[in-house]
Amino acid sequence: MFVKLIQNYIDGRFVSGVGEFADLNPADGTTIAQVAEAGQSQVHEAVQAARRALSGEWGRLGIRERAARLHRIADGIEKRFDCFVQAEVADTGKPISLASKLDVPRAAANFRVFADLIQTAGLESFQTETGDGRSALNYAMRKPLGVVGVITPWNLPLLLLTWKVAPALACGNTVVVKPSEETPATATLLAETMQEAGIPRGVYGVVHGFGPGSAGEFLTRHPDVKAITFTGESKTGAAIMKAVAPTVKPVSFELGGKNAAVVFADCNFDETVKGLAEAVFLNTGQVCLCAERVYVERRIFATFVDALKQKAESLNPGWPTDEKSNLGPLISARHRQKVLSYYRLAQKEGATLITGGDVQKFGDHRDHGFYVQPTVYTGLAETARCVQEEIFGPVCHIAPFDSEQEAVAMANDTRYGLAASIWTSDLQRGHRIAQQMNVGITWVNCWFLRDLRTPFGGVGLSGVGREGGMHSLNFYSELNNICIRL
Ligand code: NAD
Ligand code: 6OD
Repeated sequence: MFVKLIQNYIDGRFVSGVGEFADLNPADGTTIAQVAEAGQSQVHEAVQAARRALSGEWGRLGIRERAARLHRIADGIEKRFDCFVQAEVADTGKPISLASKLDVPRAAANFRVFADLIQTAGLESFQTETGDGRSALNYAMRKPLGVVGVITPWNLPLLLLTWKVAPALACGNTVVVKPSEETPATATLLAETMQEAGIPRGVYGVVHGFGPGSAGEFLTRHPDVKAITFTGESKTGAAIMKAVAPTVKPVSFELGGKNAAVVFADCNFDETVKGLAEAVFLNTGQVCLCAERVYVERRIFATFVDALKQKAESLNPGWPTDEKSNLGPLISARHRQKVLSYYRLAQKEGATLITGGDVQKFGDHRDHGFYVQPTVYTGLAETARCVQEEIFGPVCHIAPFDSEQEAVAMANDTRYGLAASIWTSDLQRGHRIAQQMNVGITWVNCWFLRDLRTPFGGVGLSGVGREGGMHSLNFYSELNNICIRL
């Protein structure tokens, strides 16, 4: 049987690698493609092509023309919308409704937002007077960093890749991307879109492979890669930080989370349950922003637990291509092992199982896929590993609280600090609690509602730096301050 080969994209050409690995469909475990693994010399070639592109046509383009090309990439994504959706659904197992509403539209939006922003982004200038009668004008100039290495995870593959590629290109850089080995398809598909949009060779390169001893590590260690932008696990972030140290590169890290949701008795109950069912189970809980710790004011605790149980049990786990399915499999057998090990650990740590806790069975080919049941626990101590460690599955622990002070203390009792959500009808309380959250993003009465111009990132184990809007433009630029004696 012919299985298609997902290729690397180096210097404007689609090329095979030094080896191949299988790309599996998480819904039934079948092989959907082979992936060309880039060797060290190919990563080097991709970086050298990206370097050359900096001084070619791309480097000479003005901001307006660069922005126009970014809009053309967005047009290309929209033109091939169905191809991108199908590729993302096959690679990730996410429901087609989610890929169509979130992943692919956001990929196009990422290019449009940064195309517009780079054209209007201002820079600082200061008129300076020294005490000795001299005066000067200071102004900052934005320059590209050079070749940027982009390393991304499997949960929102195209969304997260374009979230980094779009601002990097808007600032005039060139990029070499290393998508997750679990979800290689859309990065290569994007290369086709880049060609059609007239992006010169070398500006966007794709190298497939793994992390340590493979394309990921080759990219991070390459001396001509001037910055690394990474989204993934906190411990991978730590390994990358070590790898880039000898070549002293700036890094931007969006890492793991163990996010809290705080629910007050005065919340709009139905809206909150609906919002939290999304915050816990969307993308099978495989969103870094998902809530795995839910704190509920004691007065409504029992009713809330019951309502979230009903929501979990009314989800429709199914074939990803079925429009009615709203819960897909986990990404891989290995990840399912990890999630199931936490399900078992929760029992050992003394949890009360409210619903789920096991593999999801169907009695058809999906039993060869990587499905688990959506799961809700109560009764764990705040120190339990299941309450402290990121699981990254469709699971949450719900605990009661009696006062605002206690809720804030519990929510902040973590080494992570990515996102939090507060659910209350008291707006003053919403502000008050939100301002005490030790995280990078706090939502009040909503979750994952994004304005792409806002700062995005985490504290503690959740990341280093901020991307989004001007924060992205500043990360992907070198600023040169020019001081003119007047
Ligand atoms: P991962 O860290 O295992 O892998 C991410 C990428 O890094 C992959 O492309 C992988 O091949 C590469 N990689 C792994 N080791 C490497 C190394 N030593 N050097 C260079 N590259 C290396 O993460 P994952 O399992 O793909 O994704 C899930 C994790 O990502 C979760 O922890 C989740 O919270 C996190 N995440 C965070 C955000 C955020 O915005 N904060 C967003 C999405 C996912
Ligand atoms: O919406 C975004 O820009 C973003 N970075 C989302 C991250 C989701 C994590 O899984």
